[in-house]
Amino acid sequence: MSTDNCLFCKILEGEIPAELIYESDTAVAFRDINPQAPIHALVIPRKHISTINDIDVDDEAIIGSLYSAARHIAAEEGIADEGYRAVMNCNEGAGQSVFHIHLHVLGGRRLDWPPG
Ligand code: DGP
Repeated sequence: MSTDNCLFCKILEGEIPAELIYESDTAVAFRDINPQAPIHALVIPRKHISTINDIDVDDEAIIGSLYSAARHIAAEEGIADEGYRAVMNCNEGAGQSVFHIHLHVLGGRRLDWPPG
């Protein structure tokens, strides 16, 4: 999918509203519209990358910054010590529905393993 048709690129551009909770040079986070836990944030890179399969070796710093964002959000939201999950789905078989990579940051309740 091109960036023109990408929902999360539109959020980055401010064309679609979202509750932003974190911003850096490389990453932005906002609350999920359909939360699966009391805390459910999505961390996305400013660069459009469709899936994990499309991550280039040059993107490694960007991907690292998504986890720095997750750590920051967990601390801010008070879930760092009790535990949280930072997970990225890849392609439809794993539940990916928006094709701009995003780290789900989930917490505030018990999270079982394995996921469904
Ligand atoms: P995934 O299924 O892993 O691709 O996750 C996509 C997530 O994006 C899903 O949890 C719902 C969320 N989402 C979809 N549309 C919007 C939107 O317009 N705004 C926000 N904040 N989240 C959205």
